[in-house]
Amino acid sequence: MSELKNDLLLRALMRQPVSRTPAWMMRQAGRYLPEYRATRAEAGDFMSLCRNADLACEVTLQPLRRYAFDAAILFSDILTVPDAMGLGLYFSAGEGPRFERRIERAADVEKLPVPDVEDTLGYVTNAVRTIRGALEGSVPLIGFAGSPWTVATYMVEGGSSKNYENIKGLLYSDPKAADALIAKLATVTTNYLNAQIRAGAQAVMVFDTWGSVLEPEAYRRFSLSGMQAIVDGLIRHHDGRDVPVVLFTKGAGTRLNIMSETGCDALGVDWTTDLAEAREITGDRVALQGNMDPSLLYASDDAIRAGVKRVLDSYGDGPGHVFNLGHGIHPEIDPSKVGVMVDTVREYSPRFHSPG
Ligand code: 1CP
Repeated sequence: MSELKNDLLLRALMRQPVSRTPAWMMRQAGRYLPEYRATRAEAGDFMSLCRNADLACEVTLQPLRRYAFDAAILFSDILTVPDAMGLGLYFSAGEGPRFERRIERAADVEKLPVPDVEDTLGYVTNAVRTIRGALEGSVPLIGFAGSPWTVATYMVEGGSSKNYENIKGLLYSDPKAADALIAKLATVTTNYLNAQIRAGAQAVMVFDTWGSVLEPEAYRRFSLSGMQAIVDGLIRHHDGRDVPVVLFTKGAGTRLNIMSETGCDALGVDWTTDLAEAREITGDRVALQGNMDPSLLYASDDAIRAGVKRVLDSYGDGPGHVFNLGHGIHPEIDPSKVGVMVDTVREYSPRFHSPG
């Protein structure tokens, strides 16, 4: 594999010195870009886009042609895992993800297979290899998966949810069945992320979008435990480099403390927690990634510049920060606003780092 020309992201995630703060953006490939919408239309539907390595590679690269991002993220989805476990994922127009079959009770969990990852998700590792080839070492490639808890919410609800009535019903009435589901998902997800790493993913991120809907005890048992099992089972060194692992529970707040004790390298932080406070809570054990409010991109260019500076100021001096939004970009954002954000990170961030 060709040498990595820009390793700022990997260095920052390992809390090593950098000359400026690296930046990338959650959902950087997506519907706010007209070229993404065109490629998705060419593919026909979302899953066909994910299954076609050349088209998945094309949409991964699209944001990098427009903006000076310091990383690419694999184009795929967290719900490919339950699809590989036989639930039948589909996307109906305007409705978000749906499953043909859902998990209702302990017997369904028992019947769920632990599939061979290369057999069922080989299209993802193919996409990883294709993207790595096309990047030619320009920036690192981030692989990802959903946390067992977040993926379980979709499997038990059958799609997106407002109140999580089915999954919460299951975990309060039959917690052992919920434990078994989380454990099975942790096994498959660990295998899946390790397959991405072997195929060429240079850092991995676990998205726990819905962890914060749980009360503290349940968060430890059903969300954190699954992420802990993944951290424990991941390949941490590959192809001569460390492979950093990032955990992201949206709305984690003070739970950043127990998350930082899992042995992960970095935590994603959303915009409801100040980075200075996050740094204090985590005792500088991990790098931090985030955390501009995505809605700031609706504002004027000057407001965006000020917002970027607030985020960089709040982290302050020293290595261990990766600039990002606090959650994914909204589909209606004007693409030029992203350029303002990224350029401001480039211009303003060197002052926080000592010259190499
Ligand atoms: O084209 C379309 O209409 C589909 C929209 C879309 C996109 C662009 C979906 C469906 N998934 C994706 C890609 C995607 N999903 C990426 C690509 C890489 C990138 O960031 O550029 C990633 C990392 C994800 C991860 C993902 N999918 C998460 C976790 C991160 C997060 O945003 O919280 C979740 C919860 C999903 C489920 C999902 N898939 C798609 C949608 C619309 C959703 C959310 C549904 C819901 O709100 O419940």
